[in-house]
Amino acid sequence: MKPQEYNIDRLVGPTHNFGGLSADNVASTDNKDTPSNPKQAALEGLDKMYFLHQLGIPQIVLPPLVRPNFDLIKDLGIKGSLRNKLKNIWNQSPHLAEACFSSSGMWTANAGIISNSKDTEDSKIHFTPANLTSNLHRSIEAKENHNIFKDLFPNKKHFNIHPPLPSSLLDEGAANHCRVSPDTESHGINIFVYGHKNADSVKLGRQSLEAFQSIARHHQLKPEHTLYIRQNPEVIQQGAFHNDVVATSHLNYFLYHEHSYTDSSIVENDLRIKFEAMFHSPLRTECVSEKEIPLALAIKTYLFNSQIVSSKGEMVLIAPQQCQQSKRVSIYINKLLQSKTCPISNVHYLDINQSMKNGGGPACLRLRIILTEDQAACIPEDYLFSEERYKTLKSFITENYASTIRRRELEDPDFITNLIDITTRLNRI
Ligand code: SUG
Repeated sequence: MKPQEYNIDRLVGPTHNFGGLSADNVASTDNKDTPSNPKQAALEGLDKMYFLHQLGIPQIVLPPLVRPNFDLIKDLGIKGSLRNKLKNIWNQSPHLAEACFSSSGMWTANAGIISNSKDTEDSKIHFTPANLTSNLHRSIEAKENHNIFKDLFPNKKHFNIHPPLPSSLLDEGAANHCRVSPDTESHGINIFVYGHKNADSVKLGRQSLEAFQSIARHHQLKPEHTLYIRQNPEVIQQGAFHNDVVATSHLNYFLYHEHSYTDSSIVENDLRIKFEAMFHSPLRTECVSEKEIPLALAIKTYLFNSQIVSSKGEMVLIAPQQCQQSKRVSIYINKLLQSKTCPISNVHYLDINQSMKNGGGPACLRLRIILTEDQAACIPEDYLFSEERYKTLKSFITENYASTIRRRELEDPDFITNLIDITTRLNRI
């Protein structure tokens, strides 16, 4: 069997809320302190997994991270019984309390960078968890992801799991990484999009060049298989806090906004030349102009955060409902699908509104990995998604998750103790 692309998604945790924690993320700041619906959020995420499963895309499902994060509470010097810790963190440092409670681990595109075994010198799959040090609430995921991925890929013959990078080398994982290749069997070209260099006096964006260069060394990526591209600072300032807000790719297709990069010709020149010289086959690209889709609309609808997947021999676009609701974007998508140069033949619009309200589209909710049959056989059964697991998880979430969370629920020790219990039970399903 040919190697297959798997999606790794994580269940949304029962503390899902709108903390307004990411200053550079328009949706997160706009929805700060509005009531959230964790049940709806978890079901939307689960239904997306099921939808992709039905399209024939194998899914790996990670349990939610336990929140509040007691390691962080301890690191902040908050002591005492569980009830006292919960009371004291809100009394003494409400903003930091928000960070301890965030369910941001749901966006697995930020969990780390995976290198394909065809691109590495030792023919192993390599993984480095992102340190996510731009934001406190996200940085606490790094240690947890490191442990989970060691458990998910225990076989050292096929997998090499590295620790996160030092905290001052800002790294946000696969949200700033694309890979193009002619098919799932071949090696590929890894495109690393960074916002700043470590020596820059103003460090724009959440990703440094040096973080990617270190990962490329750790992962033994062949230099001819890598390309580093600088994200356009203006695009970052307008709210494209990750590259996957303004570009996406799948196999030999690369879709991006005209303003995504400082050097706008880099895709059409450097990437195309590299690809076509390496594979003797065409790279299909689509540059979406500002005239066609203004950047602000792309950021609002998350057009570029759609997933592109291969299903039953066809490329399919999985777009957020917001793209359908925008006349301009939906007309553009229809036009794209009809164009002779676009390999995508169909579009499906999904409702993932709870994630969108925190700035996370379909592509943020998944981490991609291409696995051979031998590599896939190493994954513990517990992590694999199936129709049966879908039904079990759906009824558990429906029965146990709350439909509304506001600040007062997060401050209530009884309510939170119950949510911790729910997460612990979910981890056993
Ligand atoms: O890091 N939002 C996430 C969204 C991550 C989107 N991921 C990708 N683009 N791949 C972030 O900004 C908001 C949490 C809050 O405000 O409660 C948040 O963390």
